[in-house]
Amino acid sequence: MNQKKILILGALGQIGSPLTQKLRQIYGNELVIASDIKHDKNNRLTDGPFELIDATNYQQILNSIKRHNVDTVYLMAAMLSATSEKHPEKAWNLNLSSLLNILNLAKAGYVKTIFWPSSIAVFGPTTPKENVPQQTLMEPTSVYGISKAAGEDWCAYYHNNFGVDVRSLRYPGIISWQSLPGGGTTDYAVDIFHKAVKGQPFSCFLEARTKLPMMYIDDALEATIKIMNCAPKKLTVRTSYNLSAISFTPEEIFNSIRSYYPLFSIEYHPDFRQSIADSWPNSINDFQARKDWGWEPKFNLQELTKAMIEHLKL
Ligand code: AKB
Repeated sequence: MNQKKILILGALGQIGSPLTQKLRQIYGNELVIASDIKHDKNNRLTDGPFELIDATNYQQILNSIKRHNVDTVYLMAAMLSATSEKHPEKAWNLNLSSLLNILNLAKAGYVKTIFWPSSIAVFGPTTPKENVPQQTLMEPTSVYGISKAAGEDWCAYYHNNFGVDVRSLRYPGIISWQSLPGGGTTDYAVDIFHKAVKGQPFSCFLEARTKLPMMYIDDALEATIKIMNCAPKKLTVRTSYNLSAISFTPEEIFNSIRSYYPLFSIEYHPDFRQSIADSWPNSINDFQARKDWGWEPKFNLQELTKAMIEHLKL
């Protein structure tokens, strides 16, 4: 009865939804509380408890933590890069006040361990383009990147000053079939699969040769669970770990999909998201994550393409 539970904030999001399912497989449905600011209209997470929680509302989170005896929180609620450019203050407020809520709850002793996702968006035009090291120049130019870079510093601050056990990964673009992304610059690499399996042409909002770091959802979930299960003393990075799997361009993913759908076609119509993508690196060096907690990705572009098409065709 007294078992400690996990709370996921933003459980209906692109990563929150498969993460909830994965954690429920591992720890049992009843021990993983899903929550989001909106109702689970499509009944995606009905196999366990679900609550309406606004991640910017400290009291709502605290009530849920007390009600369910929660000791671990995954804060997956965020506004992504493209939407953040349209609503800068809203993005700052959601991305930072939700994080400060959780950090303060941990500082006050209500939460033991926190997972908070950062992003490759913390990097900017002055960061090296290739093989970005863990520690490097970080001068993000997007609103989202600024919020994530500040969030990383808050994580390290709460860890260093108050002993808060907060763990974080700099996710690249995540490719998933379970739920659609919303408002990101890497979203094209998910949308392209939906168009291909429906037999429709694809209009890409990035240029053909824009190379970005990407990762299949299974690898992202594996990394998240691995870092959360790691002994705290092994974690040498308390801002956020670089995390890498593959890098590809729209042209390369299109060609990979075309080996399944030879008639699939693409047109390139770059929009405001092109300059966000241009400010991000092409590839990431994740040596520290490999060294500290044994990170190793499994999916390359061919395997990711096969997995996405198999799942979406069902
Ligand atoms: C986005 O495109 O905004 C996100 C990210 C790279 O963090 N997918």
